Amino acid sequence: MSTKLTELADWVDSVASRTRPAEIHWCTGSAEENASLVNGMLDSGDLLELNQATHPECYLHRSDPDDVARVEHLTFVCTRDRDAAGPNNNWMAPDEAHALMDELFEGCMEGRTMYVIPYCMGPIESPFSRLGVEITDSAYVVANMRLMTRMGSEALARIEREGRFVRGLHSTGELDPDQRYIMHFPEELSIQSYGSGYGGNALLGKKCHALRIASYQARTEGWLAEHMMIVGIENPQGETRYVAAAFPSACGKTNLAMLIPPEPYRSAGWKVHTIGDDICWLHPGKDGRLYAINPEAGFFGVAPGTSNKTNPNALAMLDREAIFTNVAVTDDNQPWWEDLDDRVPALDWKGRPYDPENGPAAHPNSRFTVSIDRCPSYTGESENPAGVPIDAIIFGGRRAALAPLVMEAEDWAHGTFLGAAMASETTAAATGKVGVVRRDPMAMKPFCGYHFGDYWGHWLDVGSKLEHPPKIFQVNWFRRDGDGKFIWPGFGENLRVLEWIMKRCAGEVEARETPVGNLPERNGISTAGLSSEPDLDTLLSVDGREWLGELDEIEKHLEAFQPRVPDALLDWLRKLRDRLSK
Ligand code: OXD
Ligand code: MN
Repeated sequence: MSTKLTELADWVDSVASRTRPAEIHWCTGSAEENASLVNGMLDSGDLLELNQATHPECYLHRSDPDDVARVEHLTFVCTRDRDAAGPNNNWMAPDEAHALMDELFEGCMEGRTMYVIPYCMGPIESPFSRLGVEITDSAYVVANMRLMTRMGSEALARIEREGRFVRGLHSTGELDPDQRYIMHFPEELSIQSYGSGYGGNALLGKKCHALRIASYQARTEGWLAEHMMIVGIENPQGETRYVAAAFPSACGKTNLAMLIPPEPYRSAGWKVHTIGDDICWLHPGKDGRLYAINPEAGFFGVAPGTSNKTNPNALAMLDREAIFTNVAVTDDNQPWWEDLDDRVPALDWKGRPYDPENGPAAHPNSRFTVSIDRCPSYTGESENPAGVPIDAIIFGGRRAALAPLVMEAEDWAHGTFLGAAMASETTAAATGKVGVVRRDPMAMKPFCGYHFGDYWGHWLDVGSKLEHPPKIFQVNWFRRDGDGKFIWPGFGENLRVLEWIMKRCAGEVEARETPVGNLPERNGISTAGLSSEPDLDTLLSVDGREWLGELDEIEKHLEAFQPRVPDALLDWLRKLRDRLSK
């Protein structure tokens, strides 16, 4: 196979003459192709077979121990104008970046196969979908891209029809952390990634294309590319409302996307329909509402913490046709990770006999890759080319104090302010320190392909043109009591909060106005059926003094993006401060 699209054929030729692969393989996405790639990886040791009786077609990949997470300090946005990338990105001049990468790619695929992966982000027939081609020398990347995107012949056919696609070039190189760069050239619609085989650095359709490049493209085209999950909540009357929610990495976004209603909700008829767990493209519709598609076709989820208690739907989809990266295994070769259950693993993520002295058995950022249609709560609406209409947008974070369980923004600009001010305690999804509070606007800190000031301006612009904008909410499942214990039970019980949000969207319930936003009345969150009564007074309290301190922090945070911070956000800062000072 090759292509009749000259631009694509020429680009593949030019990459091949620089990287000098032994072979070029155009990926079709077929089952036979996948089987042959998997067999090759089993032979080379890139994949290990897991217990095929309990986990048919499941494999384990152990990555290089120095290549286990996204590398934000080595990720660059290369725009001609430095200011366009903003202080939220590392920047390098495009010429300099190209020179650096050209040298790294020179001859790097000698003796290797170069795979050409045409892919479509979003349903093949959707006008909102965008196309890309990733060239890589990693069969593991191909196998993951097959689960994560619509990849192969159908995508190529659309690329040939439209002629426009994002060019992604990837090589694992020598996996040397000092020779590792993830470069984005938004003005050229291209990505170059060298020296890492890890998901977010190597599966270029995901963070690189669907967020960094897409956010840049979305700004020029009038839509939003967001780090959000998408879920449909069906009430007992059979009405489904869709929610898009942004949380920083590893804050339970995947669990929320496939939540199972707890009792008594389940018996009452509540249902949850999963559209996506990580990325959401939002387009204004002709009817004045905002429509969402999930550009991805699979999950690349964090394994540790996934259990029958936290996410039974995820467990149900992980016993077949899944790739596991850096998990541990039991003595009968089943995948295992911390908090899965009380079995003791036999081998840790590095393949050593498990010894608690060596730290966790599974790497804290170990992952599963699986196709979305294996999820029990999957809905065919994921394939709807028109997307699903969004009623509510939720911003969440991990805050031990201050942020209430749920709060509704007064309008779109206030919601944009809440998004811009989002903060969370860091987790293991990126390299760096864990447990530090950092501002992560719209959970896009590592993913926005341009200046945050301009991005907030774009948010305000999109919202101001919507006749029926979604309502915006902020949630915090992670508030702790004096003993450091979580106050709210979380997981499936979060549906209780979503119920209030849904009712607000339907105009069915009153809210309590506070100086910082609208909160549920004391009896607004149902606790029926909970084994113990959570301290809702604390969860729904607003401490004026603490909030004034928070506003000072927010002001400092916004300051870093001046002079591009939109006035509407500064107006909200002033307004909140005035109210709290009274
Ligand atoms: C992810 C992340 O992998 O946000 O989804 O880090
Ligand atoms: Mn993510």
